Amino acid sequence: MKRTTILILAFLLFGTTIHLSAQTAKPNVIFIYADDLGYGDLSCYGATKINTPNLDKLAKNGIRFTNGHSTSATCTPSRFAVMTGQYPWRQKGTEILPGDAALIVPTNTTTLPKVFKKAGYQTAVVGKWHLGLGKQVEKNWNTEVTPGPNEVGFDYSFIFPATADRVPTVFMENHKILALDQTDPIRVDYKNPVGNDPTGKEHPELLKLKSSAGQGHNNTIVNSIGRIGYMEGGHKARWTDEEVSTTFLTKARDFIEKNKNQPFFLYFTLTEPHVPRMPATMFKGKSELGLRGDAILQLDWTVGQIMKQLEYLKLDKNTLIIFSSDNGPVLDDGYEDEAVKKSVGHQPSGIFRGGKYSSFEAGTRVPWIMSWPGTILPKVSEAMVCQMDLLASFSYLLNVPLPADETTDSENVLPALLGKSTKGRTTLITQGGPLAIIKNNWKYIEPGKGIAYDKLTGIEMGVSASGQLYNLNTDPGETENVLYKYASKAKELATLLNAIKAK
Ligand code: NG6
Ligand code: CA
Repeated sequence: MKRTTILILAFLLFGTTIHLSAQTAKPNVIFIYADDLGYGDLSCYGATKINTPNLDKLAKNGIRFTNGHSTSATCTPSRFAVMTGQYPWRQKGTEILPGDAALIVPTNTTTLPKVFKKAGYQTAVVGKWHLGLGKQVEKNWNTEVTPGPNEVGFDYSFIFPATADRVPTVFMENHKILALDQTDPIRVDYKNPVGNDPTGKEHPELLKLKSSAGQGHNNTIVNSIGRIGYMEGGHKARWTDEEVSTTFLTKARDFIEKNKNQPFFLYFTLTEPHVPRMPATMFKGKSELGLRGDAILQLDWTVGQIMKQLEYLKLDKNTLIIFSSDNGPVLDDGYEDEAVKKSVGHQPSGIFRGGKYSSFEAGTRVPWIMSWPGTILPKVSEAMVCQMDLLASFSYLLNVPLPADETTDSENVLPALLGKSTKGRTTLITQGGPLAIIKNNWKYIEPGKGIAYDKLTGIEMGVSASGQLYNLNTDPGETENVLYKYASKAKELATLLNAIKAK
């Protein structure tokens, strides 16, 4: 039977508190998570050198957030926070993971997909995982690899294990590597070379994308691209980079089609525009910005394909789409793909300073669009929201209380997410290298060790030995460190940061 698409929102407590009433249809939720997409990379966020019509349409008909954040300026910690609702730096080992890492999400705590499951949803992750697999580093990739996404709340998973530039360069459907030939077993090693496949280091003449000097990416060659890590066997299972995105799209669409008559949660984690940028042939050369821009066009097209499918299935009005990115942008992240040269006139970080890896704003301030036609009214919102808050917000919307004995950093910002309030969080800790705390548009970055500018990636890291204070109201570009001018404000924020850390 076709399920009802009529949604009644119960407004309790002066209209600011929103629950779904028990009898109403639950919206499908699709969280589309880009990889390394910057605040300034979309035309709806001010980009002029690239045109992203599908995401612009989503933003025009929904809420475009100008103060939306990942918790961290790299992938693994940001994704850990999305899953667990916890600041990643509370748990050891949540930094960028190698491709053979063990699962870092505990299997016995509440996660975002588990909240949906408890509310009766079918749940799936399709795309990049990068939260580890199995119980330990040493594992047999040729049998079922577990625990993984299915053990932390996803009924269905179709993933690649880590990043597009790390081995194993294979897809995994639920617990198994796709298209694996048992007579050509896979072995993965991040310390020592395994197998007889050429490496980028020894055979640069075999590469279609050369690795950038000093940035590695020169171990096992797959699809004429050098990777991080060594891999042996599994030749039939190895992906072709040009097909990765359309493969994910196909699996996402299959999941939507299959679940069109019941509520579903799809965590659709795209790989664009992370390196290696090697989009499908139909996108190559289509942007003015080289392969990185072409990858962004592919990302935008992919989102458009999902929007079209929802309309076709008449699910568009009953589907909430969240679009965001796991961290800020980087141009040279390991391959000579001309991103730097071809990005003249394009500002991937928008008006913000820094980028991926950085404690400055562009590390975590990312595009964030919410769309739920008919329920969410179009607007631009300045509310400060963090991806870690999806857990508490959806647990509230779906009336699935979080266990009282579990501590959480996730805050219910649902009224802001649905455009019913202009207030999001009051305080947020972001993680580049050093942690930073933002409150009332004051931002304090704790003192840190390390380089202020990374020559390899061309990114200002936001690191200073003495700590920094910025007034984001008057100086969103973090140009003037006012630590000494407003010493008591800096002290107040440093104390608060320490108190939250100690919680
Ligand atoms: C870095 C890689 C970079 C990228 C990143 C992970 C080097 C020199 N750089 O260590 O290419 O893979 O890790 O990106 O190895 S993330 O978006 O998954 O966090
Ligand atoms: Ca990333």
